Amino acid sequence: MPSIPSSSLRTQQHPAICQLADTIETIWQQHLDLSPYPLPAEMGFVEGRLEGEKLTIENRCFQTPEFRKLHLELARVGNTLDILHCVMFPRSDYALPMFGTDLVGGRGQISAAIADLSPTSANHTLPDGYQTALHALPAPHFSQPRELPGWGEIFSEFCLFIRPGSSEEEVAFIQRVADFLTIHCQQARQTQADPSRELENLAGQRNYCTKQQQNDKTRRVLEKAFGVEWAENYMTTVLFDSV
Ligand code: 18B
Repeated sequence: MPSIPSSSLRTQQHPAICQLADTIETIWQQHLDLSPYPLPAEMGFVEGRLEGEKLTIENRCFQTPEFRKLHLELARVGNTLDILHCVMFPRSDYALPMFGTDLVGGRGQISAAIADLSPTSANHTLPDGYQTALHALPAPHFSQPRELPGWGEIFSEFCLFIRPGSSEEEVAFIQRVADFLTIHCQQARQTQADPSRELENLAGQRNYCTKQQQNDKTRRVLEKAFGVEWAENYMTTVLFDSV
C-alpha cells in the first residue's frame, strides 16, 4: 500500500468542508507567521473502529507569535459523517478571543455550521477593535438558524449557528467564517503581549475548553470509534487543551 498523503481526506469530503479548510489555511498563510506545532506523532493521522463504522482523523497544527496552537482537523465517519473542526488558541499573554468553527455533514447535506469569536475576558466581552469590525460586517441572513446547547454560553453575540438551507447558504457561511478569521488575524497582529492579563486570559480559555468538553455529540462519535478513555484524552489534550 502506498503511504497516504496528508491531504487525502480533504479531497473526499463534502465540498463545503473542503472549501472551508482551504479558506482557513489561505487566510492563515496570508496574515500570520506560521511555524510547525509539535503534535504527538500518533495524533497526526488517526483511524479507529470499535462499534460500527471507521473513523478517520487528519490533524494539521501550527503556531505563531500570537497563537500557541492553530488546529485544523478533518474527520470522516464511514461514508455517513464528514467533520471540519478548527480552533485557534491565543498565547496566554495575549488578550485575544478564541476563534472556533465546526462544520458537520452527512450524505451530501451539512447539518451543523457554527463559527464564533468567543470572549476570554472576565467581563465576557470582545475587545473594542473586534466589536467595531464585526458590527461593520453585513448582517447575516440564513433560513435555518439553530439553537445553541446550554454550554454554548461561552459564545459571543456574533456566534453563527445554522443548518445551511442551500449551496448558496453554504457559500455565505464560508464567507462569514473568512470575514471572522480575517478580522481575528488583523486584530491579533495589532495586539501586544500583556503579561499582566495572563491569569484572566487563562481563566477564559480554561472555561471555554471545559464547556466545549461538555459537547456530548462530539464525545459520542469519538467514544464509538476509540472508546471512553481515548475520547476523554483526545478531547482534553488535542481538541480543547488548556495550559
Ligand atoms: N459536533 N465535532 O469537532 N464544536 O469542535 N458542534 C456536533 O447536526 C464533532 C467544536 C458545536 O446541538 C455534532 O447536530 C467531532 C467547535 C455545537 O448539542 C457532531 C469533532 C465548536 C454543536 C459533532 C468535532 C463546536 C456541534 C452534531 C472532532 C464551536 C451543536 C451535528 C473532529 C466553535 C451541539 C448536528 C448541540 C455539533 C461532532 C460547536 C456529530 C467528532 C470548535 C454548538
